[in-house]
Amino acid sequence: MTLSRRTFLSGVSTAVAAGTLGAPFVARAAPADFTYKYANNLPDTHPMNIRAREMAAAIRAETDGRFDLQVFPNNQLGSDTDTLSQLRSGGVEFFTLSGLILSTLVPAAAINGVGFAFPNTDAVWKAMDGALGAFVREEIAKANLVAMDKIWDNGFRQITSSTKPIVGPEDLKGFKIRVPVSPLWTSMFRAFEAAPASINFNEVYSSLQTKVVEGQENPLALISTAKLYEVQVYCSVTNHMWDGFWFLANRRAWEKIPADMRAVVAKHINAAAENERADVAALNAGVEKELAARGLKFNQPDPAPFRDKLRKAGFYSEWKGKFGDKGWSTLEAAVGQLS
Ligand code: X2X
Repeated sequence: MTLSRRTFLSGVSTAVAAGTLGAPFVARAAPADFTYKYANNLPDTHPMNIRAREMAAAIRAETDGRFDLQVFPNNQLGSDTDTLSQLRSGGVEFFTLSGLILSTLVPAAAINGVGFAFPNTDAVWKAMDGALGAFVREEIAKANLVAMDKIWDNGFRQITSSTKPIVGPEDLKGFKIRVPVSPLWTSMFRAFEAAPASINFNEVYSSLQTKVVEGQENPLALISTAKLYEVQVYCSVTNHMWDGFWFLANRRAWEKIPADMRAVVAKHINAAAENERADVAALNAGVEKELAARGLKFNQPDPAPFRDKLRKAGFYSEWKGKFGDKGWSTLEAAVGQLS
């Protein structure tokens, strides 16, 4: 049966006018035309999920209930690696994923994670809302996924540890650090002569708690909302890379949505991304005091020796080769010369 909402509503008013409307009929909302799943790896309390729920409500309202976006936080549907497969097969319609993890499928998507590339968040948005982001989205499209225009913020990443503060690059020598599942992350921490272990985020807390690894690296907003401070002692504010989440759709599922409704969905997703960026910036700027009060010991290392170490290890020239001339020159046009 394809009863459109308009038909349904006019049916309701006719029934009301005739005084024949039964109570169960009033209480039951019409089923949505589209019920899509959106999965992510972040805690329920992170701005990503707060804004996502708000966005789902706005989409429901503007589509008159025809589009029902269900939010699944916290890797409820599986690890990032699993969820990426589900997104590709259509088991999940939407997924936010770090470009660096997506790079296992779309190599160019790791480009924003090059060590110490961005000086600040303004430079990030200029690049990611500009030519660099457009370049990456084109590459994502070739893999049959759709990336919404606005990338969501994770933030500049900081290193935490249960054993020692990271003051200079020499402290990373032999350091057992969890990194997300991504060649760029592994390569960068190998260049520091650390011992990186690739572990999905849903296992990070327990791997720190059981000391499978000594440390990990993530933005303060996430160290706070994922309560990593409970199982870590030190936090070294290295700002060693900027990381963001592409809001991805399965192409078939996306194209099934009628064009006018698709525009409404995209509008609310991109608006939520902008709000989430502002929330994360505020959280990253303000949460250090709260984390310090919870016992995390902070230090602010000089980034220069870390960069020198990467340069000497050949990290920049290696990744320049991997990303290729087009990608690298687009990155350097945004942030200046890197190698
Ligand atoms: O896995 C991580 O560390 C996280 C949550 O920051 C990413 O998604 C890259």
